[in-house]
Amino acid sequence: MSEPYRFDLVTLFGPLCEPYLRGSILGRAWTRGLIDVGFTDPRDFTTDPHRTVDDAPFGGGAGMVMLPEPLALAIEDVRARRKPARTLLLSPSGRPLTQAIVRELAALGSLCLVCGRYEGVDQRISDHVVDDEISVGDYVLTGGELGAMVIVDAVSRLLPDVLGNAEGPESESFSDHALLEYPQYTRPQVWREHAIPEVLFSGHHGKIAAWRLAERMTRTQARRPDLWADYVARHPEVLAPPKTRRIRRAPSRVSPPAAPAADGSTRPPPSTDPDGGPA
Ligand code: 9D3
Repeated sequence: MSEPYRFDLVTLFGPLCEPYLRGSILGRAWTRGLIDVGFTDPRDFTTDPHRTVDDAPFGGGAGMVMLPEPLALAIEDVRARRKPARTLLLSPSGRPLTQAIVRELAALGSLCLVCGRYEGVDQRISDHVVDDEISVGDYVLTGGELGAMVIVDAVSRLLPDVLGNAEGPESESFSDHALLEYPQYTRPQVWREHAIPEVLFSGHHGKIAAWRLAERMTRTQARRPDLWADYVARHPEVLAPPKTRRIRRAPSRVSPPAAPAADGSTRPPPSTDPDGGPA
């Protein structure tokens, strides 16, 4: 059996994160030895009696900023003990997380995830200590912990055997970065007077596939114009149907231009009078 994927979270709130990760499918992956998670608290690397991890920002402004030294010592301790393949800072100013990044991270085998709190982290951590800075979306959280758990969750589900899923998690929507999913229904067929689309119990697999594709396109167009623009760029036939799908013209009653005669001479061109043709 191979080594578990190792996540190290540098956080003031390890005891808050652990129960979430222990629950659900991730906890199962953890007990089965598919993943392993460690927590390192920057407060354990302070030297003052108050175990201070933050201070006011130089230049003024609201809130507190995380001190660089306890955070750097915590990260360096993780690096010395676990040798993570990459260290990421979770921050609202980071590169937005995408499934392409998640796939790249899943291939690394280990990750150190640094969580800030307060109004942020001293810039020198980003500039000189971590490898990259990642955001999980354009909204404001109270700290990096939820972002780190998003990464642990999204990466873990790509690891072999974490999901009992035979088809493989990468056969889904965002993986091909194309269209949103089609709507799904399960029993009962009528729920609170809401029936499911008739085509789904037609037994006609071709019609079902066509309906699902049409639903995916309609939903993507309506909800995600950004994804739809990418899809149309990659599938131009959606807007400009290919020749093979064009309505076949009625056979012309005008004879085609004659091939040049063997001696190279040409005859007068045939009539193009739409009502004409051979008399
Ligand atoms: C008013 C300036 N704020 C930036 C929008 C300061 C600030 C607020 C909240 C700085 C850090 C945070 C805490 N957020 C995170 O640590 C965080 C985060 C986020 O807020 N949104 C999306 N992804 C992430 S990853 C880490």
